[in-house]
Amino acid sequence: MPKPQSWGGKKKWPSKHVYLQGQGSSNLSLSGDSLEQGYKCKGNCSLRHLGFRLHKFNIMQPRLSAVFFFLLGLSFCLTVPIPLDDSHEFTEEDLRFAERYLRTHYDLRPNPTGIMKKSANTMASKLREMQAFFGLEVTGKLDEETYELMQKPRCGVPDVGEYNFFPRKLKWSNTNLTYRIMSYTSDLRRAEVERAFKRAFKVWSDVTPLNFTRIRSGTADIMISFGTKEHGDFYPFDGPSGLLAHAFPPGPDYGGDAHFDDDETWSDDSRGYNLFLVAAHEFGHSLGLEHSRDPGALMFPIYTYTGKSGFVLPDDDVQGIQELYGAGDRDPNPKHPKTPEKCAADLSIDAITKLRGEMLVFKDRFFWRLHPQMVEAELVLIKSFWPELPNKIDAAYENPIKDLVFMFKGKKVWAMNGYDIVEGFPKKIYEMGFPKEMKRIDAVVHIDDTGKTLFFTGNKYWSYDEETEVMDTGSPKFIEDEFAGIGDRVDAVYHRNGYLYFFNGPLQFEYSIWSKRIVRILHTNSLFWC
Ligand SMILES: [Ca+2]
Ligand SMILES: [Ca+2]
Ligand SMILES: [Ca+2]
Ligand SMILES: [Zn+2]
Ligand SMILES: [Zn+2]
Repeated sequence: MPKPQSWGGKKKWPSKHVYLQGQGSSNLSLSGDSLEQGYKCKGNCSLRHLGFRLHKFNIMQPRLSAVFFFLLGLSFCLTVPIPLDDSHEFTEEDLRFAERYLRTHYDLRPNPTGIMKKSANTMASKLREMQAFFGLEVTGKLDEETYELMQKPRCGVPDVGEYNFFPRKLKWSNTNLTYRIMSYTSDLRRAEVERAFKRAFKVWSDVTPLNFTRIRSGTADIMISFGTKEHGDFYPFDGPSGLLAHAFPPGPDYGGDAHFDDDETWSDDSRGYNLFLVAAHEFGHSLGLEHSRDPGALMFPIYTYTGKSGFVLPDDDVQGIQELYGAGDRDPNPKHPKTPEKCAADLSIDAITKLRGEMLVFKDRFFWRLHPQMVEAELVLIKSFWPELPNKIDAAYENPIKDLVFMFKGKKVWAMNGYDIVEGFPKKIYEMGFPKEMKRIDAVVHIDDTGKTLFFTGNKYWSYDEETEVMDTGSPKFIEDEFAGIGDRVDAVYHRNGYLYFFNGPLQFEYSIWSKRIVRILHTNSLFWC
């Protein structure tokens, strides 16, 4: 199956996301060796390490379960290389990095019996597991998209659940829990650190019967600390970026404790990593939650800055925590955002645009990336690509000549070149020639053949000439006069092969530009082959 086009030519993810590439320090200091060893030694080389490792085995203590096993398997050798997608070249360092990632987060364990065939299967099956977790195309091979995802900054807790001798649902039996801040980061003032943790606990106490009390001495249920590299629990951090923090599931001793990597820059805004957001995620683990596959969930393993104020716990996390503890008495903000379902019968969309060969379909805080050769659409948060863009945009279009995508919300327009906002934006839409009192644009489409861009607002539309950058004379016109039958409002619109597709609630109208009429009426969700 052809590989989806990369978004920005050479540029992959926004710089914020590129973290681990080429990083010498690893989550496991020995893993580099083990891989090299793996290529050399075949057969029983792993067995000699077995005795060494068994004495560390202590099932009584709560662990970052999979990481624990990964430590167990630390010096086992990798006998079979990672299955690769042929169309991409990876350096040995990339492969080591990918292997480490699968060990840390997917419980990849080199096979102690040294049976080569099995390890190959394991590597492929772990890649499949990861691809399925993140909604990527499941190939069992390391491809560029999978590798890019591995490079995003994330939580150190594995994505796979624990093993049979760990109880499946770990939770606290008591609803009054204590926490203690054992150490601070120098990135923030102490009061800011305390405020971030307090707010992060409130995220969970608002939706459950749990209460959190801070103590300043003695042993708390949840002991919080900042540390770097090896910091006393055999799950070392990795220097700047990569792993940000981890926390242990409920239990005695280490149970519930949360550790933050102080090689990160912690902030109370968008710089570095936002301590409140990471803490709220980690405390989810402290309370017994595992990672969620829902890209909108707080418990999604990858970090995305979601804005300075007004954090509301997404519905997926509320469901998860209430399954463990039930609901509380009063939820001060009962509107918990749900992640849209692409196949919902009543699916409506906010905006749609092409971007370098892909189709982006916007809905609430998200967009789906649809590649022509891929059936599965990938759902991502708008802010994970463009942290500065607002959520829930009104309209978007691509100008392929300028290689720019324009996004609209209210009276503002942003021009994006791949991941970057073009200098001078956002601008006001009246600078494009719209009347000052115009409040918003409902939908917009660019027609390559004519070089015109059509803006829809209310029951009118405007025609804009991209070459001269002026509105065509005669604008605006009534939608009904030119596009009869599509209704008097447009949610979103795109152009393909001489047809315009107008979205209105759960319906889309396929309109032939040539014959000037509607030729088909489809469901909005047919975009996703539902
Ligand atoms: Ca504890
Ligand atoms: Ca780190
Ligand atoms: Ca719209
Ligand atoms: Zn996590
Ligand atoms: Zn730790």
